Amino acid sequence: MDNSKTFWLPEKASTFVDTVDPAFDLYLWISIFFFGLIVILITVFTVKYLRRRPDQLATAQITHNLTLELSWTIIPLIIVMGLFFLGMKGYLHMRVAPSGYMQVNVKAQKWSWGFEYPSGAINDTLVVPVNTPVKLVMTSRDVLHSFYIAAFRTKADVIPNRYHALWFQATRTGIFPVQCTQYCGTNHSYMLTAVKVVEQEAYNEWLATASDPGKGKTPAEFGAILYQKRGCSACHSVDGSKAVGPSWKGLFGRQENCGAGGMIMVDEAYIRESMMVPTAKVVMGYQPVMPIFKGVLSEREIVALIEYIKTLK
Ligand code: HEC
Ligand SMILES: [Cu+2]
Repeated sequence: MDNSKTFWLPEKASTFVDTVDPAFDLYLWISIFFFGLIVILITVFTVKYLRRRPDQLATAQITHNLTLELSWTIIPLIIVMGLFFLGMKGYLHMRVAPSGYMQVNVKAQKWSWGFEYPSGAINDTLVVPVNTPVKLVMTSRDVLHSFYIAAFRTKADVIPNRYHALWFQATRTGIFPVQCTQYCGTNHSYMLTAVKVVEQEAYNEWLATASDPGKGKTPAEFGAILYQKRGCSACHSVDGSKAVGPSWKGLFGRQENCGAGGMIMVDEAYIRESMMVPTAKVVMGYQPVMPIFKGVLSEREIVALIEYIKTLK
């Protein structure tokens, strides 16, 4: 099978492609056909029935044409019923995960995605084995988001105070983009991540290390891992460059101008507060867009992140 993207659709990487793509192509060609037909008829009729002389009769005496009316009712009805059954078949297949699936919990928040595995592993990208049904149980910590994997032809809304499920089975290995497709605020367009599809053995290996990332590491080393895994890297650099948030380089011990909050010396307590209640003191020149990590980061993780920040001189 040719898995590359076409002019209309992105690359193909899940079992849903077999139902979604033919339906898409059919809808597309039906639309093109009728568009063409209508444009041609409008042109022909405009020329043919143009009123050329003042005594030319109008057509008010024509009341109706039964054959024409029946055909423009029955033919479209047959077409849309056919499309309905085609769509229904694909939709039902997408709604119910087959038995033996693997579950991953998904948490959305402004503006990042978090993935939690039954083993306790957490990550900011979704890593899954190839040819295995995966069920995502998704919820949001703030507003409505939408989880979309174009290469898998699947998407579902992610709603606060509710769990919404989605499943898929990837058919080949690779890295496929994930987007949020529900406008969720200022940085909505940066709410990106990826699905990484790997072979089963590679997945097992990854899961073993991801389940206990702090094992045998110093707090600062663990903090460096969390900086990636907890998605801090999306907004904070460690090399001094300005991003959505201030760089962590030289942060510890720095004098920070927090506008109405006054000048602040960055110490452990301030860093901790920045994670738990980010809006308590907002650094001058930045938007208050930092996600709340209260209840997300464990005590061990908070300490590790602080120790890591201290090493960034
Ligand atoms: C969506 C973007 C975003 C993400 C993700 C994010 N932050 Fe922030 N962070 C900000 C912004 C913007 C500020 C500055 C405004 C403020 O003080 O709230 C900030 C400020 C901070 C500060 C204070 C910095 C200073 O210069 O005083 C710390 C510490 C911090 N973040 C830690 C973290 C940690 C730890 C994580 C990951 C667990 C994280 N942030 C994830 C956007 C983000
Ligand atoms: Cu979103």
